[in-house]
Amino acid sequence: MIKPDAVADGNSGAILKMIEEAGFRIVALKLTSLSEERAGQFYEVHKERPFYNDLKRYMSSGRIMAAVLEKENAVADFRKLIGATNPAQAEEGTIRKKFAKSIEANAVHGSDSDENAQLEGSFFFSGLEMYA
Ligand code: YYY
Ligand code: MG
Repeated sequence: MIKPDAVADGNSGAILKMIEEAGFRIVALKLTSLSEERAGQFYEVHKERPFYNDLKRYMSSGRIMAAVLEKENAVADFRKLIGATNPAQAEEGTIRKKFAKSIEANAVHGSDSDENAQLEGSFFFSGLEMYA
Protein backbone atom coordinates (compact mmCIF):
# COMPACT_ATOMS: atom_id res chain seq x y z
CA MET A 1 0.00 0.00 0.00
CA ILE A 2 1.13 3.52 -0.75
CA LYS A 3 0.01 5.57 2.26
CA PRO A 4 -1.87 8.91 2.28
CA ASP A 5 1.13 11.22 2.67
CA ALA A 6 2.95 9.70 -0.30
CA VAL A 7 -0.14 9.75 -2.55
CA ALA A 8 -0.98 13.36 -1.53
CA ASP A 9 2.59 14.49 -2.25
CA GLY A 10 2.48 13.01 -5.74
CA ASN A 11 5.05 10.32 -5.00
CA SER A 12 3.02 7.27 -6.02
CA GLY A 13 4.44 7.19 -9.56
CA ALA A 14 8.03 7.36 -8.30
CA ILE A 15 7.32 4.64 -5.72
CA LEU A 16 5.71 2.32 -8.29
CA LYS A 17 8.76 2.87 -10.50
CA MET A 18 11.10 1.80 -7.68
CA ILE A 19 8.91 -1.26 -7.10
CA GLU A 20 8.97 -2.28 -10.76
CA GLU A 21 12.69 -1.61 -11.10
CA ALA A 22 13.27 -3.91 -8.13
CA GLY A 23 11.71 -6.74 -10.14
CA PHE A 24 8.15 -6.84 -8.80
CA ARG A 25 5.27 -7.36 -11.18
CA ILE A 26 2.13 -5.34 -10.37
CA VAL A 27 -0.80 -7.78 -10.70
CA ALA A 28 -3.52 -5.51 -9.22
CA LEU A 29 -3.62 -1.79 -8.52
CA LYS A 30 -6.25 0.56 -7.09
CA LEU A 31 -6.48 4.21 -5.98
CA THR A 32 -8.95 4.34 -3.11
CA SER A 33 -9.37 5.49 0.48
CA LEU A 34 -10.13 3.92 3.85
CA SER A 35 -12.67 5.03 6.40
CA GLU A 36 -11.32 5.16 9.95
CA GLU A 37 -13.21 1.95 10.66
CA ARG A 38 -11.72 0.10 7.69
CA ALA A 39 -8.25 1.42 8.50
CA GLY A 40 -8.79 0.00 11.98
CA GLN A 41 -9.71 -3.39 10.49
CA PHE A 42 -6.62 -3.38 8.29
CA TYR A 43 -4.38 -2.73 11.31
CA GLU A 44 -6.43 -4.82 13.75
CA VAL A 45 -3.28 -6.65 14.97
CA HIS A 46 -2.11 -3.36 16.46
CA LYS A 47 -5.36 -2.54 18.28
CA GLU A 48 -3.78 -2.69 21.74
CA ARG A 49 -0.83 -0.50 20.77
CA PRO A 50 -0.65 3.14 21.91
CA PHE A 51 -0.35 4.42 18.33
CA TYR A 52 -3.49 2.61 17.04
CA ASN A 53 -5.92 5.58 17.16
CA ASP A 54 -3.47 7.97 15.53
CA LEU A 55 -2.67 5.33 12.92
CA LYS A 56 -6.37 4.88 12.05
CA ARG A 57 -6.81 8.64 11.70
CA TYR A 58 -3.72 8.99 9.56
CA MET A 59 -4.56 6.02 7.32
CA SER A 60 -8.01 7.47 6.63
CA SER A 61 -6.76 11.04 6.04
CA GLY A 62 -6.47 10.79 2.26
CA ARG A 63 -6.25 8.53 -0.73
CA ILE A 64 -4.13 5.41 -0.67
CA MET A 65 -2.96 3.11 -3.44
CA ALA A 66 -3.33 -0.62 -2.93
CA ALA A 67 -1.33 -3.08 -5.00
CA VAL A 68 -0.78 -6.81 -5.24
CA LEU A 69 2.80 -7.61 -6.24
CA GLU A 70 4.34 -10.78 -7.60
CA LYS A 71 7.95 -11.93 -7.34
CA GLU A 72 10.02 -14.85 -6.06
CA ASN A 73 10.48 -14.28 -2.33
CA ALA A 74 8.19 -11.25 -2.63
CA VAL A 75 7.41 -10.67 1.06
CA ALA A 76 11.02 -10.62 2.29
CA ASP A 77 12.31 -8.75 -0.75
CA PHE A 78 9.58 -6.11 -0.47
CA ARG A 79 10.31 -5.58 3.23
CA LYS A 80 13.94 -5.03 2.22
CA LEU A 81 12.93 -2.56 -0.51
CA ILE A 82 10.69 -0.49 1.80
CA GLY A 83 13.18 -0.33 4.68
CA ALA A 84 12.73 0.03 8.43
CA THR A 85 9.40 1.17 9.92
CA ASN A 86 11.11 4.22 11.40
CA PRO A 87 12.61 6.16 8.47
CA ALA A 88 15.42 7.36 10.74
CA GLN A 89 16.59 3.73 10.68
CA ALA A 90 15.83 3.01 7.02
CA GLU A 91 18.79 2.23 4.79
CA GLU A 92 19.88 4.32 1.83
CA GLY A 93 18.10 3.24 -1.35
CA THR A 94 14.90 2.15 0.41
CA ILE A 95 11.47 3.64 -0.31
CA ARG A 96 11.00 4.80 3.28
CA LYS A 97 14.44 6.44 3.37
CA LYS A 98 13.48 8.42 0.30
CA PHE A 99 9.81 9.22 0.95
CA ALA A 100 8.82 8.64 4.59
CA LYS A 101 8.27 11.68 6.80
CA SER A 102 7.95 10.00 10.20
CA ILE A 103 7.40 6.61 11.84
CA GLU A 104 3.66 7.12 11.26
CA ALA A 105 3.67 8.77 7.83
CA ASN A 106 6.14 6.25 6.47
CA ALA A 107 4.99 6.21 2.83
CA VAL A 108 4.33 2.50 2.31
CA HIS A 109 2.98 -0.68 3.84
CA GLY A 110 4.30 -4.16 3.10
CA SER A 111 2.82 -7.49 4.19
CA ASP A 112 4.87 -9.39 6.74
CA SER A 113 4.09 -12.99 5.71
CA ASP A 114 2.69 -14.91 2.73
CA GLU A 115 -0.47 -15.57 4.72
CA ASN A 116 -1.00 -11.88 5.50
CA ALA A 117 -0.21 -10.97 1.88
CA GLN A 118 -3.14 -13.18 0.82
CA LEU A 119 -5.45 -11.67 3.45
CA GLU A 120 -4.43 -8.09 2.67
CA GLY A 121 -4.79 -8.66 -1.07
CA SER A 122 -8.32 -9.90 -0.49
CA PHE A 123 -9.00 -6.89 1.75
CA PHE A 124 -8.73 -4.62 -1.32
CA PHE A 125 -9.36 -6.81 -4.37
CA SER A 126 -11.74 -9.46 -5.59
CA GLY A 127 -10.22 -12.64 -7.00
CA LEU A 128 -11.17 -11.47 -10.48
CA GLU A 129 -9.27 -8.22 -10.03
CA MET A 130 -6.17 -10.04 -8.81
CA TYR A 131 -6.10 -12.70 -11.48
CA ALA A 132 -7.41 -10.73 -14.46
O1 YYY B 1 5.17 -3.43 9.20
P1 YYY B 1 5.57 -2.00 9.40
O2 YYY B 1 4.67 -1.02 8.69
O3 YYY B 1 7.02 -1.74 9.09
O4 YYY B 1 5.43 -1.67 10.97
P2 YYY B 1 4.43 -2.24 12.08
O5 YYY B 1 5.23 -2.46 13.32
O6 YYY B 1 3.63 -3.39 11.56
O7 YYY B 1 3.47 -1.00 12.35
C1 YYY B 1 2.43 -0.68 11.45
C2 YYY B 1 2.39 0.81 11.27
O8 YYY B 1 2.05 1.44 12.49
C3 YYY B 1 3.72 1.46 10.85
O9 YYY B 1 3.98 1.38 9.47
C4 YYY B 1 3.51 2.88 11.30
C5 YYY B 1 2.67 2.73 12.56
N1 YYY B 1 3.51 2.83 13.77
C6 YYY B 1 3.50 4.02 14.49
O10 YYY B 1 2.80 4.96 14.10
N2 YYY B 1 4.27 4.12 15.62
C7 YYY B 1 5.02 3.10 16.04
N3 YYY B 1 5.76 3.23 17.14
C8 YYY B 1 5.04 1.88 15.32
C9 YYY B 1 4.26 1.77 14.18
MG1 MG C 1 3.59 -4.54 9.86
